[in-house]
Amino acid sequence: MRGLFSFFLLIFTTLAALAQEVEDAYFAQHPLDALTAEEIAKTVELLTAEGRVDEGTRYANITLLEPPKAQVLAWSPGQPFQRTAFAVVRKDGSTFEAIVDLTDGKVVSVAENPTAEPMILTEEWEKGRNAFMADARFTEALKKRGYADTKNVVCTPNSSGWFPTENYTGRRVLKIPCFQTMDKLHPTISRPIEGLMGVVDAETGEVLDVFDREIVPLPKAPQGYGSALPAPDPQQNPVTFVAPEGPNIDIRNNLEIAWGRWSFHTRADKRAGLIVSLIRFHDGRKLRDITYQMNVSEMFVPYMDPNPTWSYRTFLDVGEFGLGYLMSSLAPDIDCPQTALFVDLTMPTDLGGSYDLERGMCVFERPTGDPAWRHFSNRRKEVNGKPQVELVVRTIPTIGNYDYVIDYVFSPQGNITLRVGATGFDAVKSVAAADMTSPTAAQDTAFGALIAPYTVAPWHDHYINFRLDLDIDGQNNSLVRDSFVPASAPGSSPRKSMWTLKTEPYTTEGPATVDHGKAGSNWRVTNSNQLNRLKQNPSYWLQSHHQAVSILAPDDPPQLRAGFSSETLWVTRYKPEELWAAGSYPNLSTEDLGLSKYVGDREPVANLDIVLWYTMGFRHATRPEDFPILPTFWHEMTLRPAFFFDMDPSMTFNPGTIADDAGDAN
Ligand SMILES: [Cu+2]
Repeated sequence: MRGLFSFFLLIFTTLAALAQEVEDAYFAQHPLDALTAEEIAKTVELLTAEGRVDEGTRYANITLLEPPKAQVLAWSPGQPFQRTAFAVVRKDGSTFEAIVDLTDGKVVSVAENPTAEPMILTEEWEKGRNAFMADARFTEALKKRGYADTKNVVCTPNSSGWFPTENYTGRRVLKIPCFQTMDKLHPTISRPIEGLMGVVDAETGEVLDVFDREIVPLPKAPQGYGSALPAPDPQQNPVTFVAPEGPNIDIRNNLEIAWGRWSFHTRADKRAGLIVSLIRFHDGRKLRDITYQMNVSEMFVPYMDPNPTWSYRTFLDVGEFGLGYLMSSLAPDIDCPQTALFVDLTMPTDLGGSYDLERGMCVFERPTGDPAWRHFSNRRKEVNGKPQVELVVRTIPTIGNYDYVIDYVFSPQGNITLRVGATGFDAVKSVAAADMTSPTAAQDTAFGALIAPYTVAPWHDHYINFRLDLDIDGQNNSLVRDSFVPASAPGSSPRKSMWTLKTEPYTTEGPATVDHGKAGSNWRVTNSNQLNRLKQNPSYWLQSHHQAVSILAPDDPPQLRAGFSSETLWVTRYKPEELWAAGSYPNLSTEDLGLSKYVGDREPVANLDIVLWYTMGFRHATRPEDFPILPTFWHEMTLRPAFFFDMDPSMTFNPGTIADDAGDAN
């Protein structure tokens, strides 16, 4: 009977898990909570009441202006806290930054920023596209390519990049490629109409240029992930996660999360996507600070194709569109396991309102199928060990053709792993070559690989910069590098050689340049004011696995704007206004307004509150296996404790197993 009861309980809890959504918060409960829908509305009300905005005003962002770090750290639940909104406002062709005190209900300041081009607005995207599609030159170009009308044509504006040789400076430029639409099994992106591009001022709706160049017949082969594929294999037995007694995750409706010994706060931001703050670990005696805040600060994706309808594709997606704006609803069983907790996220609109992105984030525990640790005792003939379980916090922005699975993973061993999985579609161009024996093949594949007949995916890079405000046991930290150095063995030794570890500090702001070389090295953030029980300084290593850096020429215009990508790691002194690796306004920027400016005064960084800027970088050499869809391509970096704990903190970790339940039932 008991076994049967357990079985029904399992069914019941599995069904219940399907509907596990975290309720919305109606008011802020923590100084770092995202603005609620009511607070966004109040921001616009207060600006309207003072005559600073009107119906024609558009809002590139309305977001939380964080209280000073000292106030946040001094705050404890139950105490009052300040709420302030920061809005980037576009009015009559000018950009204003507004600060609104929501606690006292007053506008603090509205200041024009004459050089700022804010993020691309939804309305601009639509206006730009419509203007281009209504242009006679567009209709003419389509006709030349065999389209009588636009019924089966869709155009999707891109950010423009900036090039001094163009005459578009000062315009809200978008560049627009077009595609032949297909049925739902054949995604739009797979049928590009080559040689055609619109250039528009999306604010005024003016078509600045129409590029009508080469005519490439559309690929003849079927494309996409549907009918052209072989029949699926026989269905396999399900393999899935279960949490028969419910999750071990404590998540409050303002998105404070606790799991095992970990606790942290999350919020969604239109620009950064998810921001994870106040990451702490309870070591059995006290709650230890590890990170004040971490989030993606910029993403740089330059393509390598020199054709003018491609060469501008040098995207800075975070500053141009916003990762939060592009976050997609997560699908149970595909994006996150059924056992996940799903959270709706509130986002501001261009019009000064807000909307709820349903299931924008998921939080789940994952048995990795690996031992957390194990040892086989030959004497006892048994394995001693534990299964590994970790916590995953996930969002998935979809940026045009790409979907980026962005995970923050927390382990009982005290590790935090940042993971980015790129999936979706390679951006492709239509070419004449059916295969590599075609006469045009060599030319068609000079800057990309043929990934399907008549289809080239141009090569490109992905540089994802994380702003990491680590605070290891407090704010005053230092960055050092631990290098493995070959050493001679002492004369008395039968050995000739050894290796030793050499530690060197970084003393001023700048790129944390290091040649990891053959021997290798690791960066370490350390607190020289604290000691573990062995009297060592508590630290975290940055163990980076994907650290390609840009090899574009330093004077290439896109590289000038995305200077952060030339180094894997930068260190700056903490400043609350320094938040974005390519600067506050990278859309249409004409120079690097981010890290190279932030480090310009070379302030000291030893034993001070410092911020690390880590770029996860990978070059994407494309291949047929990226087609018809790119299988999730994972990249990661792990923050791993060193001298932080007195011993492995997962010794106390005590995961339940289904076998425990089965034991009960018998
Ligand atoms: Cu790629």
